[in-house]
Amino acid sequence: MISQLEKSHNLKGLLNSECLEFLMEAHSGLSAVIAEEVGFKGLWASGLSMSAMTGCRDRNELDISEVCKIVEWMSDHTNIPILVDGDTGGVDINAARIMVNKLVKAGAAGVCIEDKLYPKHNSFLDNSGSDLANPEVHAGKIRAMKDENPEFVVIARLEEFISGLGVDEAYRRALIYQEAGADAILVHSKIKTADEIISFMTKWNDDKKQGKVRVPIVIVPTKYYKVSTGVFRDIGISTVIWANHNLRASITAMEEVSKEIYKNQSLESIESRVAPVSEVFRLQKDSEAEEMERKYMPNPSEGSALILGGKDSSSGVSVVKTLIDKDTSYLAFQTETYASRGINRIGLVVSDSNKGMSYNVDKLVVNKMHNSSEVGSIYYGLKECSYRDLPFYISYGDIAFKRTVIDRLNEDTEADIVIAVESSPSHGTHYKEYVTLDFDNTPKYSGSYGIKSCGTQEPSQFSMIGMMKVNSVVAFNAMFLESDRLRRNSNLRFIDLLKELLTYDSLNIKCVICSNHDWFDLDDSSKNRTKFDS
Ligand code: SPV
Ligand code: MG
Repeated sequence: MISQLEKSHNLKGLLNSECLEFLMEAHSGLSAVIAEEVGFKGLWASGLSMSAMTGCRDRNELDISEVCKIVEWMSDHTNIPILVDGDTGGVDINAARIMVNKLVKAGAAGVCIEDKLYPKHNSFLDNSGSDLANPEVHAGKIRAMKDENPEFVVIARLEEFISGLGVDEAYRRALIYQEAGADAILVHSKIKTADEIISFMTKWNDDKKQGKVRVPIVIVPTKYYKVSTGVFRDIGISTVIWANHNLRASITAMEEVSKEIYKNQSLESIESRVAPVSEVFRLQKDSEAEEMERKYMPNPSEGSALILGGKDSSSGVSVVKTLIDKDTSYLAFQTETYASRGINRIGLVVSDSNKGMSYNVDKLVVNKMHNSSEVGSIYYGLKECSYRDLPFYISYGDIAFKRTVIDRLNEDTEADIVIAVESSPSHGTHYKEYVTLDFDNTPKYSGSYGIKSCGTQEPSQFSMIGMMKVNSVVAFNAMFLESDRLRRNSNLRFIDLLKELLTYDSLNIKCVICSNHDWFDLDDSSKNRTKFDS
């Protein structure tokens, strides 16, 4: 994490750099994270955007503590410097001093204060311009702020062009503010061309050529957006602020989506146009939280498991038969195999008609839609089980497997989901779920492989044995959301869920290849069950 002091230094670095630099507007932790991720080196905490985000107006309706809270969210989740829109710098000199200290604590790198009277209103409102501050009072605020914390960046913003005063008055004040200690001057303009900015820069550059010290100049081209960036470079601008475009982009997107959902009373038409929930988790760095939990939380368990108790007898396979069979209880066999690897919390999903039986498991989950959907069983199972017990194994009640299958799954600790497959697709009577892997055809029982395609048609290199490991909260959540979405379709199976999960770019799904000696399908009478005593 970069310290506040470093952030101030980095902002000074941007202001004084040889090339034209850019600050992107942000108004929330999320928009700040996005702007940093796309590559911006600094952020503008816009007063207009922060107030709009809260539903307030840009008229000092937010107090400094509220602004600081938003800035803190932004700075907590980013490493790039934040220049905060400090409006007028508060009601007076003491308010300006308090502002600096509070913003430093919130992690801001600097503040920009405009030479208007408190309470200000946005410079693009029609009636703006009649509220200029006395420049000596404004300079006093700048001096007080710099004395309070000399490292903290203070930028003085000129409102003279906004007020209809010419370049001479703007220039006169710029020198007063520079003299007071401002690290840079922001020249504001609301006309559609860069004429005012150019007239200012011509004088500024002339003075510089004569050896006079002139601080960097910052601009906000919201109204003269058609002027090419090359012009700003040519006239020696230091930094351009894209002042409100994340806010305005989000307004457009929210209006469009809200209207459409309201009109259609359905989400279907917009789903492909909105960020998937997994993207929200990614931006929140949820997997990092999960990693830390695993690192620091005492957790005697090596994970948890869910056994899907097969289908109802109506569909040909009896859950009772497969789980509690004559002399050997295959349910006990599965739970003991899990326990041998420290996996003690086990949930079992059964159909409504089988719920009265006695099962020796940690949690009994009833799939109310059991007759129709395997995906429904996965949904109910995930719903009832806690992701804190990752990794989370899922196996079908219709198989028996050795602990070596768990070990194979655990060889891949990186993938979000690891699926056990075997190389012979000839087994089984009802799990015709095949995958083609990124596999070079050398028989191997090590390593894990990505999935090129999956389906229910032979031939394919590999078939799924009915066991998998969910290794991340992101994967857990994606499976939960997708199984919820699909579960009402009858007869959907894991393969249908997998097809959906494979469309998630953010999910890393891998397969490990198991030996067909390590497991068998209880409905495959060709296999000798007695081999499974070990
Ligand atoms: C802001 O983004 O709040 C600004 C810039 O102060 S402007 O809205 O252009 O005045
Ligand atoms: Mg503002």
